[in-house]
Amino acid sequence: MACWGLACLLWLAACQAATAIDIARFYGYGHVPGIASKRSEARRCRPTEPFLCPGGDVCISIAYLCDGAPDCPDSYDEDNKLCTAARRPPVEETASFLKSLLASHGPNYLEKLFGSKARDALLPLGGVEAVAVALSESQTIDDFGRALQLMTVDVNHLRSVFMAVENGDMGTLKSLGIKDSELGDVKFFLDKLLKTGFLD
Ligand SMILES: [Ca+2]
Repeated sequence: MACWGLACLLWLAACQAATAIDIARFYGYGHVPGIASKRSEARRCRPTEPFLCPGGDVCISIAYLCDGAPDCPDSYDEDNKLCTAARRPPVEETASFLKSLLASHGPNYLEKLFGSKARDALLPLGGVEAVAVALSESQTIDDFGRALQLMTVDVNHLRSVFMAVENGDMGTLKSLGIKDSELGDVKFFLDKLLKTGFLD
C-alpha cells in the first residue's frame, strides 16, 4: 500500500508508530482533504517504501522524508514548509493555545504579539487556524510576516518579544499582560519556535 503528498504523510504517520519525524502532529486530520482518495490511487509501492513521490514513479522509505537529502525527483520529500511544520508544535495544539489566550484576555489580546491586524480573534489575519498554520509552516519570523502580510513594525515587535524570551527576560511577557499562570505555557510555545529556527 502506498500514497503520496501531504495527506499521505499524515495518514502514514497515523498508521505507523515509528516515524523518523513526528509528522502525525503536523495538521489535524480534518484539515487535509483527500486522505482516503490517495490511499486507493497509489498501491504500487512496497510496504517498506510506502511514500510515493509526486509524479508516481518513485517510492521512498518514510525515513527519507525530511532527512536533508532529496529522494523524490522534485525534492518534495524535503519541502521546506512541510519539514518545518514537522518540527513544530502541531497546528491543532497551536490553535488551541492561541484560543486559550483569546478566551482568557479577550478577542483583541493577540494584538500585543502580532500587531494591529491581530484584533477580533485574528479575523483580519484569516482566523486562528490560519495563524496557527503560518506559525507551523514559516521557517523564520520573516516568512511568518510575509505569510500573514504583517507590517514591518509588527514583525519587529514580535521579534523583540522572541528575543526577550530567548534571553530569559520574562518581564517582557509580564508587561504584555501574560498571567503568571500562563507564563510556563507561553514560554514553552515560544521556545519551541525558537529551537526550530524562527529567529534564524
Ligand atoms: Ca529525503
